[in-house]
Amino acid sequence: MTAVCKHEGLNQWVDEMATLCKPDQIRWCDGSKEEYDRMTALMVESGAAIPLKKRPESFLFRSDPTDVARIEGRTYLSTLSEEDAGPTNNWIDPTQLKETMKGLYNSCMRGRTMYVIPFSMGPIGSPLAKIGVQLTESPYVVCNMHIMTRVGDRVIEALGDDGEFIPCLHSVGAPLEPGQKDVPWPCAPIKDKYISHFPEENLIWSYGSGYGGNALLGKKCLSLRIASSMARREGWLAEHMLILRLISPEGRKYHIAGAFPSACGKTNLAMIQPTIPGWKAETLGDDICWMKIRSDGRIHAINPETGFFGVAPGTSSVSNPVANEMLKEKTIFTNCALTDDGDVWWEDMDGPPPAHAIDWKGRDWAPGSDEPAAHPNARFTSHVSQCPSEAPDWEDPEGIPIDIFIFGGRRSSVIPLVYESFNWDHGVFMAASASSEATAAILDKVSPIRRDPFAMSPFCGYNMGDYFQHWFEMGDRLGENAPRIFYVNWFRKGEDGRWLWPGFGENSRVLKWMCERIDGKAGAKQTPVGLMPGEGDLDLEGLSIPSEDLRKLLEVDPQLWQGEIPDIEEYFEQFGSHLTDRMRTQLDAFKERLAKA
Ligand code: OXD
Ligand code: MN
Repeated sequence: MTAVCKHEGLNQWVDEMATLCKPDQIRWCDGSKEEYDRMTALMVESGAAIPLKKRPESFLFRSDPTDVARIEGRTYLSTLSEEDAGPTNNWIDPTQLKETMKGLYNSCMRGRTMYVIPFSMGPIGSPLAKIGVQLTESPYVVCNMHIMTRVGDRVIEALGDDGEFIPCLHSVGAPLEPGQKDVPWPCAPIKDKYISHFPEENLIWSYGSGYGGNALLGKKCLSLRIASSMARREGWLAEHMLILRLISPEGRKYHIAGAFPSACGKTNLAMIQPTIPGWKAETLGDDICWMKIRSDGRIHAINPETGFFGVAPGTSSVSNPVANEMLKEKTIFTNCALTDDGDVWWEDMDGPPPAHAIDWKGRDWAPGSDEPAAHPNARFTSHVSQCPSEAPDWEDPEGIPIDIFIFGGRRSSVIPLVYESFNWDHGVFMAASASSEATAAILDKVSPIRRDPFAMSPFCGYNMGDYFQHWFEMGDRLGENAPRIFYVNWFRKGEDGRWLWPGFGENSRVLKWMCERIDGKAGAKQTPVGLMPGEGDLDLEGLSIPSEDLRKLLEVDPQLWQGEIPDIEEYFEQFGSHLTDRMRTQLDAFKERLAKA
């Protein structure tokens, strides 16, 4: 039963947007299981969803081939002054952008139903939570929002008659003429796609795409771009981070928040199964972390989401046994391959490939085919409650106090396996100069290595130079209570192209070192880049890793690092007067340490 909304501001906005988009009808989502089932049944009937015989209550969707990932080139941060968006964001003047988009939105939902999705990012009532309302004509988006956020009547109730909400207008941009047959994945051509943010008004307008971060507006748009901008104004942090709890054999709990660019194994790390006897891990989140300094002086984190929208290819019982289990039922799959016996398949899944499958474009596929069967950015959407390693208190409205921040990226050379910052400011510098190799999660970025500070480059809702300053200031406020900062690179390769580190569950050895550093139990040696495990500091018991590989993994080659400096300098220079002197001091100190090494 849909609650009657008594919020005049919300009702008025819905009316105005409906007048613009002209849907045939409007439905308010109540968030119930019946609603979810009704929507999936509707999509099965229309041919948009394929029920999977092998996985109960699971469905496969195939997107339009042009709508497969986030499109950074069509993502905008529209502030009154271009300078406030900064050089890492695409900018269009808000009046001009709204004019263009209103033209596109005009009648864009003809022939379709507009769904009103009230949703909460974070436990309803938590001091860290925020409410959004998404309008969309995509039933696929409704179902994904059900999994990824808290949807429905309870949100309307929490809003009352004047609560604050973030309006999120979304359309796939494909109206239906009377009698026109629908396609399985309606969307607009790339040139008409706009994923727009107006942080000064806390407003999101997305047009033309039905895929992931472009369309599930609670995720990257609200929880990162808009929230990071709110967080700066209000003195908190909205970050592209997983949240993980490690538990030592003695039962001591350590809370880790880790920022990695897309496709660097963030979901795998969030669901890690430690290989060190006695150590356990619990998952709190795999993508987004909101943090506030609470009355105990520590920074507390919540995962604003309720689900995982993870990359399917590469997920196996080796890379992520927890996800493997989680995906056995009640999951939405997008752009995976379909096997003849009614299951999904993707590259690097367990076991041999099927002899025949239907690929993500709906064509016959067989091993040896030129193209992969699943799109490299094929996804699964599963609810947290299905995750075997889910932390029992994942919905704690107070959040959990963070002990450790980890930053990282995917680099086959130069960057060692792990190092710790000398202090907060140095840690901010490490995170700000982070870099990674290209990924399939983004449609239009092809440069082999990109600077991705804090893994926030595509998600920072204001000038990134000011963002660095915000982090420095958070450190000042946290003082002694500041989490320790580490940098990791699981992806270093030998000259023969082999991965030097086994990764996955074995990453727990690196995490254990971090935990022991906090407790003053593990040693470290000083290097120009930071503090690194010395001989015997990493627990490698039971792991057979050639000592030469280990030496390379922990090698700091000052000359190779010198090669990074011009790129870091050039990157920082683009922020001009928005780059704080504190960052310049860190860069100079780093150069000096390298010169002396
Ligand atoms: C994601 C991304 O989908 O970062 O999480 O691209
Ligand atoms: Mn992400």
